[in-house]
Amino acid sequence: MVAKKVHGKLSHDGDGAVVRRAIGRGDLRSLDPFLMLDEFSVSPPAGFPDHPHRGFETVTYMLQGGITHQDFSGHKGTIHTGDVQWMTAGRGIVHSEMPAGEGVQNGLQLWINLSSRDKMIEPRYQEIPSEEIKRAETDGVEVRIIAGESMGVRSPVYTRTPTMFLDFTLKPRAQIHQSIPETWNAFVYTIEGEGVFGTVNSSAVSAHNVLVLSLGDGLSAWNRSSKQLRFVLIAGQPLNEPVVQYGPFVMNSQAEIDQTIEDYQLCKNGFENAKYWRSQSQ
Ligand code: FJE
Ligand code: FE
Repeated sequence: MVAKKVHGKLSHDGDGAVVRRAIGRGDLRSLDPFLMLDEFSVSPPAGFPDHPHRGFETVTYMLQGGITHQDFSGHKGTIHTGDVQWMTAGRGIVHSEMPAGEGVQNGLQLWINLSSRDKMIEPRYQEIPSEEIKRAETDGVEVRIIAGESMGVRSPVYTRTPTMFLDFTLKPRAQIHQSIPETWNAFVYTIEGEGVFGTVNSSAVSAHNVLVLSLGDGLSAWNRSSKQLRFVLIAGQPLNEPVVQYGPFVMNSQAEIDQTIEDYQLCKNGFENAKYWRSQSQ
């Protein structure tokens, strides 16, 4: 069942970037363990210049185009259409995320909270090029398995906070049912086309909407339109911990946030490399 529908509201973030923020604002502040979902569209010179993260993971999934990332430890690369970067910020990363080419570069960025015992772990990257993302297909349905399992196929991505991230494409008249662990929070974000979600007689939902699912149901979806339907299904085990967020820092208490701001300003406890590092312009 669909418990709530939220339209991704257009706003500006980073440096001239346009984002549709569907989770992380207004009446959907967060959906434990998820802190934010943005559909971003950036074209040069806009982007997300040098900024820090601590206490959570960012997952960037490219829909169209490329994003070049550089971090303060020398980690660098470009992800293109269909590629995923799963970044565990842990105790600290400072990086830039900028469009890799001319024109609009479009994708999703999801922020997943880390449990108190994982917030200060060493940063880590998992990068999966599009051709290595596992997929499964049946009866007009294709699923790309970014995290978790669907149709008996499992992703190799290690999710510290247990997470399912599936990208479904349904041809006209196709339908699916996907089970979801009963206690996990789950939502759909519609990317393209029109779909019916939850119950077969509910009204069709167009692109750029978040549908929060009620607990324990799994997801049923139907494409009753004449065009293809594409959406992501994202689910995660709630942490049930206090969340104190200050922009790109997410901890369990105000004291830990104060400590984080000090660590960042004084370049210590994981932010050592921030002292002399600046990203290079492309
Ligand atoms: C950030 C402002 C920001 N959504 N989607 C403040 F812009 C950001 C930030 C992003 C971001 C980056 C990409 Cl590639 C895609 C995004 C926000 O980098 F983290 C804070 N705190
Ligand atoms: Fe970032």
